[in-house]
Amino acid sequence: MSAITADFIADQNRSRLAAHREDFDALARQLARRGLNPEALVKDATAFAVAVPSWGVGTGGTRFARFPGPGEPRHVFDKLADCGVINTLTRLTPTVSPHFPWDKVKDYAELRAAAKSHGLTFDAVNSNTFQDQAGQPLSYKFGSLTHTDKAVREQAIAHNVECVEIGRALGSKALSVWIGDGSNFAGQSSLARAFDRYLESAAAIYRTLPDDWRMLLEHKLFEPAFYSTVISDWGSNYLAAQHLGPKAQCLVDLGHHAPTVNIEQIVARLARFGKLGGFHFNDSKYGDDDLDAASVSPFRLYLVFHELAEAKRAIGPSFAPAYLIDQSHNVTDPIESLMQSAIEIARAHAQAQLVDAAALAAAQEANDALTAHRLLKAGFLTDVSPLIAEARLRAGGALDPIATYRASGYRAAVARERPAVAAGSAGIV
Ligand code: LRH
Ligand code: MN
Repeated sequence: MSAITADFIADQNRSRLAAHREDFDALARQLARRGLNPEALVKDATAFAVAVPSWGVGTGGTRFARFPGPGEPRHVFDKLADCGVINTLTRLTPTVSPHFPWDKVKDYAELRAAAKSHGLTFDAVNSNTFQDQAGQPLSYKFGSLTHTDKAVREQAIAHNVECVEIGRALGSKALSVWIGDGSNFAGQSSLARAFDRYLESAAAIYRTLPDDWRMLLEHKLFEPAFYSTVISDWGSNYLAAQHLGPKAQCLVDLGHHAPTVNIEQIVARLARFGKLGGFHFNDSKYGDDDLDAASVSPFRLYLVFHELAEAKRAIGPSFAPAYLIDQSHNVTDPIESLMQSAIEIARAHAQAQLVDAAALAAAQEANDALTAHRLLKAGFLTDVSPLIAEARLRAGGALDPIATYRASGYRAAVARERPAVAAGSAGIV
């Protein structure tokens, strides 16, 4: 394996430099002609970052099956090595979002040091009360933070409090809470009391948060519950975040809405009321498909980033939602999918910076619908590939991360080191 060093990347970039330079110069001329500042846009693209999920570097599955690939990560240290490769080549993903207990270790100082050795730090920590762990005293079959049995709720609260403690040891600043609590039959649970139990349990977790932490609440329309989900939509989520206090904000997983929902409007609403805590980026066509970001609806992702750009203009630098990827890679090399997804998310962000906001606002006020639509779409119709590539290049990354990754032989090398995992049991990870 050719270690993915700066020299190796420079070698791989060499044959692509002339074409890149030509494309970037042409784009820079076009952007300048449109009254934009290419250097400022490259600087902004260089500062853009999105976190990768530790659980995303292993092959994902569905409820039917999982087909592991070569070199599956055996533990969180392998996962960090793979996350390090993604950032080394894209320069877009300097933080990792861990999930507990999947990433549990004995020594978190050692884990933090391991991340550092790959140029990584830790982002939001994720709790897990949607599965029963071996030896767990009480089951989450009928819920966790909203279970009718106080002892089960306390077990779930204790797990979240432990995640905060682990997060503090790792240098994280946010707890991300998604629960699958809900029901499969009308009448099975009290919709009102279940929500009240959620508020009570979440408040107990909230009280343990350090002052500079956030609690990111994630809503989801359905699955694993198929009649009602306690935190099913942005409305329930907003009410909970409002009820808990200023450190509680809503996390928008793009796959957690019905296919026809206008997610960019939810983004605008939550941002307006200071409750947009962050995102789980992915894409979907039907349900919570957890497909690669922008692989189904790149225009939808662009519209989300347009609302983020509008919110940033309205609120200012304090507006800093957490950007995380949350995907399941069932048929691709997870490292390649995460690199491609980080690039597509950086693309949507860069395109959204191209909109002439003043002209758009004027057309909107004048009810000139088509001009407004065209002004908004102009960003999406601009191929910013050379601009985000230039940002990668200046940050020491690869002009073509996937080609460079394949040329490195990294996957084959880790496949030799890591025992093959048999295909088999269902489950997303
Ligand atoms: C639930 C979810 C949540 C994670 C899990 C891996 O669907 O989006 O964010 O904890 O996926
Ligand atoms: Mn998610």
